Amino acid sequence: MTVRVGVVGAGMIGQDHIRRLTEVVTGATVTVVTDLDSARAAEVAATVGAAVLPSGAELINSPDVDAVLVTSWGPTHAEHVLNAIAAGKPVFCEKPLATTAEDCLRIVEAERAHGSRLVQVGFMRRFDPGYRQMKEVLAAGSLGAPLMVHCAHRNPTVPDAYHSAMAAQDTAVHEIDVLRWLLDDEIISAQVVTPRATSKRFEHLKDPQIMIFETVSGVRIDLEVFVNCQYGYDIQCEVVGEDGLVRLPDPSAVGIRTAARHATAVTQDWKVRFAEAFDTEFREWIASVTAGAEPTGPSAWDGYAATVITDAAVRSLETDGTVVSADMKPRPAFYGGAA
Ligand code: ISE
Repeated sequence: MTVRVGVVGAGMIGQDHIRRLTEVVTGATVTVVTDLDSARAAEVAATVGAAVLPSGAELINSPDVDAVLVTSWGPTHAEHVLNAIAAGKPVFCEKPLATTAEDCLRIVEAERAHGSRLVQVGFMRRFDPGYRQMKEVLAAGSLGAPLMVHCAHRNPTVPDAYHSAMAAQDTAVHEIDVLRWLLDDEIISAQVVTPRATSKRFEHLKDPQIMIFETVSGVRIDLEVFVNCQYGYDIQCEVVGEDGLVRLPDPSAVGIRTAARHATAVTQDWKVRFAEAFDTEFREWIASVTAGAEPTGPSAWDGYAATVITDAAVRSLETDGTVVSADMKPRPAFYGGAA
């Protein structure tokens, strides 16, 4: 069986995923594309021989679409995901699941009413080989209980549309998701403090930011978000336990020795750094759809939790670093495990 995917949103990440679905993943084809910019939809659809429909609702209900990929503008995600659930079709939604916790909860409720999981959220780090190895080490238990996590999330630069709240909503959200999963623990509070600001930023932006999270079991996570670090796209993560630590490996790169120096390149682009993770994420999603099984990746509940926690971080930033609790509804049994 070939899964016929309809894509809502043909921007940069939509185009990258369309290429992935048609050139990298086997067992999938893109049959329909829609975008608010109809010329762009037509152009992108033509590259893969897909049809164009004028709206997300028509695409989702098309008989030529078995599964839906939502890569449109964040504030439109909730509507498309809810429509996909109403149509009973599997839906992969890029982050965020929705821009408000209330909308995330509406999705959670709709999915529960449907009775089985249909939604997967695009937190790709859970599919990165380095994070997966860390998860295995932590689950094996040889490091003892995790106590602290030290992380850095650095981007070389960001466009001027990027504003201070996006450090949590768009950037730290990846650590928030992957650490809930790695530790199998829930985050209960967030605090954001700002050191001296880099001069290499747009005036409106607080950069860097230091975020501190606490989990139910008392693990403390410190995360440096520095989105104008200039030198590269650099993701660091170290979990310290009672008997040792485990560290995320840097992506492999050749070592070059010349002129009295030893150097390895630092990736510059998150799409390159996590290319393998994105490929695996889509392979596994298509495999679950093909099997008629529930998706195994991040759930609608994970999308809700991430939004509640990023909201707490933004509130902390806006209140000069107060500790803000992440007040979540109780996790429904429908979504299994602790985090
Ligand atoms: C972007 O949206 C991403 O998802 C990247 O992984 C992240 O590093 C970047 O800061 C975000 O803007």
